[in-house]
Amino acid sequence: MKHTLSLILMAATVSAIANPLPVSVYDFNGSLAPIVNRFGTAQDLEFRAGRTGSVIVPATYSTETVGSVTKQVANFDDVANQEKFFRARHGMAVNGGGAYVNQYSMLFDLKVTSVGDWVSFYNTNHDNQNDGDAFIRASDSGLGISGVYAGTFERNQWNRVVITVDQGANQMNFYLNGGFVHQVALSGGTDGRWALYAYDDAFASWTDILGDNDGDNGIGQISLLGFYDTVLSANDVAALGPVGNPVPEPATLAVLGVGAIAAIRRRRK
Ligand SMILES: [Ca+2]
Ligand SMILES: [Ca+2]
Ligand SMILES: [Ca+2]
Repeated sequence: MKHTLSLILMAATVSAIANPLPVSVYDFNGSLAPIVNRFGTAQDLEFRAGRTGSVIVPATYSTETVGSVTKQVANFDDVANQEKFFRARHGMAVNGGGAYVNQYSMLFDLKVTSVGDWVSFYNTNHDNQNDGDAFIRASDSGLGISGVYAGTFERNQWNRVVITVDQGANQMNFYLNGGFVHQVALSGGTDGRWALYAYDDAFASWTDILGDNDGDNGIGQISLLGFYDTVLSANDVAALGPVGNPVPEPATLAVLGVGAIAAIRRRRK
């Protein structure tokens, strides 16, 4: 009992000090390699073309000012039948009591230059052969899925979007530029439609970012993509700051010491 209490105290201390850490982060600064790879389980992104994603193509980059940062970003487009997306081997493990990643959050620093079209954030399907699983709506640039949309993703400017999913609880939360937009009720429960393949899944080990089966893609640029294996809270999202702001990296853990890191590892089980 004493042992358990000390672990709880250490875990509580860590929570109070540190924001949740991403499993992987990609910054598209001239490269598709992860800049954060917390457990060594993430891999480089692949830039793919075509609705089945059958062709890997070279990424192209532009220099943009994202918030207060000037850097390279990756371009994407929606040329018919050659729509582009990023296949992400994000490195996240099975969680939430199922066979897939049931609890996660994804961060996007994104600019969309096309107007009046749907823009998929991601497709959980292994070969991009069904509909995207969260969208910017064509008519009003609302954020959502399953006919439930809110907020306005302003096109032709950089925005930070965070999507959190608790598939077991059937909850998807949308945040835009640090603020909570709304919660959408999902379906299917544990291992349902929005659960992701884990990094070590024998069948597929990726998620297709910006992917959609039949052209519900936009034209634009992406500057940051982050994966968390937890459901970030509203406070966590606010603490990430505005678009372009770097996310906390695991290196910041060093100051907390070995005991705190051990406590975090135990909490993950
Ligand atoms: Ca579609
Ligand atoms: Ca899908
Ligand atoms: Ca389109």
